[in-house]
Amino acid sequence: MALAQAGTAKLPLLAQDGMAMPMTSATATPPGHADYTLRIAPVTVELAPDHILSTIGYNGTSPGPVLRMKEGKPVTVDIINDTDTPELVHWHGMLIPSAVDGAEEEGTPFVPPHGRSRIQITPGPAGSRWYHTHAMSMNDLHKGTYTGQFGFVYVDGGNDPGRNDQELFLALRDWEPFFSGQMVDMDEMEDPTAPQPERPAVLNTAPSGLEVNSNTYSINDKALGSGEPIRVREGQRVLFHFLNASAIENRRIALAGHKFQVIALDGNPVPNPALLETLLLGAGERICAIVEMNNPGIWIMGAPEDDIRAAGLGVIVEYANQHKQPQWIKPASLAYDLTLFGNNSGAATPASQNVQPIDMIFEKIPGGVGKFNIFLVNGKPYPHENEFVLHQGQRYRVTFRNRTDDAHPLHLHRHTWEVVDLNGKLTSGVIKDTVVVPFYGRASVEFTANQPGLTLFHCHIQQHMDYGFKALFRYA
Ligand SMILES: [Cu+2]
Repeated sequence: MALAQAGTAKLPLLAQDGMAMPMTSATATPPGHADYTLRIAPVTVELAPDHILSTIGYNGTSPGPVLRMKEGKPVTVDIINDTDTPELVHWHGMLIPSAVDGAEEEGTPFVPPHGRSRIQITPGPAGSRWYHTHAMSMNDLHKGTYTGQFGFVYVDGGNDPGRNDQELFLALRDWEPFFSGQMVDMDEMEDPTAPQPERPAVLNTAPSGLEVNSNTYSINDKALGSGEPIRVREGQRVLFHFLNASAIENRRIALAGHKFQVIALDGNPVPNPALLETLLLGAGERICAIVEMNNPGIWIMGAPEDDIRAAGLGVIVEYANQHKQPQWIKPASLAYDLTLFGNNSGAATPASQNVQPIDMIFEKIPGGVGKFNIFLVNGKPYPHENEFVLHQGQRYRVTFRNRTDDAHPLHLHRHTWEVVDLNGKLTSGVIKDTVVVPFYGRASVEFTANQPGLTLFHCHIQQHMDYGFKALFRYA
């Protein structure tokens, strides 16, 4: 994967301070160079020598280049759309205006087919962010986040994210999606003993509709065993930036013989960098973790499920001067509890003064054989006109009530939130932009309304979002 960033020319000819609306045009090229250019166009991805696929990517690759930006330093980005489809580039995790955030619902203009757009953004907050298309897919599995339109943005805040000898950006991905009557997800791994505070007394037993599935996986653009190994030396501290860039599934990852010290969630440093064997990333989530390379050998890092790993989700980690076969060891524990990374794990969050509650209930209307499921928020379809109205400066506690049989990675654009309650476990100090609400589970987050403008909330599973799992927040 190309780690080089796009152009770094400092020519803000059009970058007047405060410029909010992007310049979108079918043909005209704006004068001067942008700091970064993203060209949306068909690409081929060689997962393995005998497995090459065609998709849409950025700058000739998928994932696109890792873009490194400085926190608070405005940059211009030219987005060039060499496809026949109107496109949007969303900057996931950034606190930027609706006009450039990259969501149609918020009023960001599309980059027209064979057109271009120049935007200015002020990157922030510091940490691991990412960019991806926000086009809808509906029933077309060659559109939206099913394509290869994704990449990391790392926003440098000037603070070393932990001393390290090597830094790697690894995106977990699935490819060649197809519709299936089988629920995919992590059902096999979900803990049946987990609390289910939102489980309805009477379940809707109507047959579920089609879900999206995959049998093809990679880390970045390579299936396990096909790319170069990650080469390490004993004693090194390696910083892994993980991203789950899947459009369809939450994923777990483990490194045989090693533990991850989690230092940041969704790019934001955590109060308590706990050690874990297995990480769980909801679609759209990021985890930054340090691994002490203290167990020489040749190891496999990958999905703990044998079938998913065998289908490509993994990479080999090779210590110098080792000549064994790559080894996999099933992790002793799949447990992942993000409240571990908070303050006073298990202790009550001091109740904020004057925090306003927002309740969100999520339900699935089963689609039945051959059709799609539909999702409702508070019993209603999108867009919930004037239901979620924020007052600037106000702090809100949003309670997510997941009355569906599936875990959903929920994301709020243009804001970050603090996780305060996950299925009854209280925590504080865990700042994220996405949170996985377990099946029949409940989570609460708090955020301060400090980013005026339309703000999209949605499940990060593309099909769920397309079929109703979204809401538009507005400011009074
Ligand atoms: Cu969902």
